[in-house]
Amino acid sequence: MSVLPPVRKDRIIGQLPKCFNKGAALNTEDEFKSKVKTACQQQRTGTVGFKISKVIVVGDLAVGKTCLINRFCKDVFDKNYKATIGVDFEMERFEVLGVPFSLQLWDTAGQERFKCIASTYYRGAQAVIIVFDLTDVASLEHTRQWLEDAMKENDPTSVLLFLVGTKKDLSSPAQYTLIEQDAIKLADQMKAEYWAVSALSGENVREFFFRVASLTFETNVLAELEKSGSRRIGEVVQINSNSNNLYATSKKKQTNCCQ
Ligand SMILES: Nc1nc2c(ncn2[C@@H]2O[C@H](COP(=O)(O)OP(=O)(O)O)[C@@H](O)[C@H]2O)c(=O)[nH]1
Ligand SMILES: [Mg+2]
Repeated sequence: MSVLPPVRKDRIIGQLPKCFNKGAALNTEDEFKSKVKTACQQQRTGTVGFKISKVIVVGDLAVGKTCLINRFCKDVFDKNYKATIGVDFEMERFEVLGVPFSLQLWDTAGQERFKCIASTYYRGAQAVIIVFDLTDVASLEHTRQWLEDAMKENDPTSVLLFLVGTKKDLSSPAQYTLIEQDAIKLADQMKAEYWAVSALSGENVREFFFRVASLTFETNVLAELEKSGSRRIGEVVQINSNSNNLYATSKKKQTNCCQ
C-alpha cells in the first residue's frame, strides 16, 4: 500500500540545476557531489526521504512573494493583489536522484504588524528566500533587515540563503543592469545565491525552485552521511506497509547461523 501518491512527473530532478549567476552562487558545481549520488544509488539516505524541509519566503509587502510561490506551486498568476494574512504554506513534493523529498514553502506577510507572529514561524528553516522587487531599490535595501530577522531564529551556518529579484518583466534593461549589480554585491556579502525571476511570465521560476530543492536535498543527504558515519549505514529505512510503524528499520538480511 502506498502512503502518498507518486511525485508529479515535472518534480523529478535527476541533475543538479545550474546557478543563475556564478558571481553570486551557493556553489558552481555542474553535478551533485559524488558521495551524494552514490548514497542515493545505494539507498543510503537515511531519513531524508521522509523529511519535510522548511523554506521561508520573506521580503517587503507587495514585492511578489505570494505570486512567486503560486506560479511555481499552482502555475497561476493572479493580478488581483491580496495581502497574505499572517502566514500561509504550500507543500511541494520532489524526487531528487530517485529519493522523495518535500519542501514546505512558508509565505510570510510583509506587514510590520505581523512581524511578531512571523518570528515564531521563522524557526527551523533550512532555506530562506529573501525577495525584493527589481523595480524598487528600497525593497532591495530592506533585504538586510529581513535577513537579520530571519536569522534571529535560525543557525546561520546551516541555512541556505537565496536573494531573489522579482518582476523581471517590468524592469527595463538599463534599470535591471543597475539593480542587478547591487543585488549581486549584496548576495555575495550575505552568502546568498542570487536569482532574477518573473512570476508573471514564469521566467526562471521553476529553475529557481528546483535549485532550492536540489541544494536543500544535498545538504540534508550530506548531514545524514555525516551523522551515520560512525554508526555504519547497513540499515535501510523503508516504509513497511505491514507494520503500524511507518518508519520501521529493516536490517540487511543476515544469515542465521542456527538454521
Ligand atoms: N508584472 C509583475 N507583477 C507582479 C509579479 N509578481 C507579483 N506581481 C504583482 O505585485 C503585486 C504583489 O504581489 P504579491 O505576490 O501579492 O506580493 P507579496 O505581498 O510579496 O506576497 C501584485 O499586484 C502582483 O500582481 C511579476 O513577476 N510581474
Ligand atoms: Mg503575500
